[in-house]
Amino acid sequence: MSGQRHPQTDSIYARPVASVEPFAFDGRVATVFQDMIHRSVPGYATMIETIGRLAGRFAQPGSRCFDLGCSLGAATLAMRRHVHDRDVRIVAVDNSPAMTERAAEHLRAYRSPVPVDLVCADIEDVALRDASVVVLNFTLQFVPVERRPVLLERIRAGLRPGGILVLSEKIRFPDPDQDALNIELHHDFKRANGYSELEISQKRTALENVLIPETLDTHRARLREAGFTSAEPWYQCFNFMSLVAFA
Ligand code: GEK
Repeated sequence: MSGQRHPQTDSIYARPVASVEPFAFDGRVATVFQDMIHRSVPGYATMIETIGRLAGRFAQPGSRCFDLGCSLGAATLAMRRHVHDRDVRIVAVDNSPAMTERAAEHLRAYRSPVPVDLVCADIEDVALRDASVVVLNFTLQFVPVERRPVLLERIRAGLRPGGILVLSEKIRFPDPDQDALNIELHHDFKRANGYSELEISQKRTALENVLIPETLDTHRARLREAGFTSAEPWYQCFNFMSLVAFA
């Protein structure tokens, strides 16, 4: 199939099911992903646009930009718009064939002189070198916690001096009352975007043990351990944040 398909409305969890299966990035999710992520992640469009601008500032001539867990390629497309004036290659990686198949259509739909290598693979297996910008936009949260340090160390080792990692994550808060409040505020955001109580609760069940959020302090400590010199959030809304870490 050629060209870009129209985004479809996410109604995956609209009907009650006897037992909710663990969330997976399969064909059903890929089909509605654009709608799902915009209605579920506060500030998603701002984060995508800002990733493009950050790439515009930090992408070094002759280097690579990595979009790890690229889904349909939104961050790749944003970076591609901002780095067209230099000799940069973008490497977009996702281990879901349904996602990379659709990402290929999205990338083909726009012309650009910037080459993109779209790779269907596990981000833990991808060679990371000569990088100036690495993006983990809501992907690390799906990597088993015990394997996160090694991945971040590999990213740090693959970054040139002056390079950055953009890390966006759903987070939790050490204070249980703050945590509960921010979860509720996020659910209000989803309600306002047309999700029913049933959809919110079945999605939450599906993501349990699949998406493991950590505190901002845990992320910062791990980034320091991995050798990043500083890491500061540039965005936060409820339990969603995005930070920039300097190599
Ligand atoms: C965006 N960044 O639109 N290796 C490769 N891909 C993975 C792995 C892994 N180990 N684990 C998960 N994924 C995107 C949004 S979505 C976030 C990212 C969300 C992929 C998975 O297949 C999915 O496409 C993506 O990471 C996470 O800016 O849905 O909350």
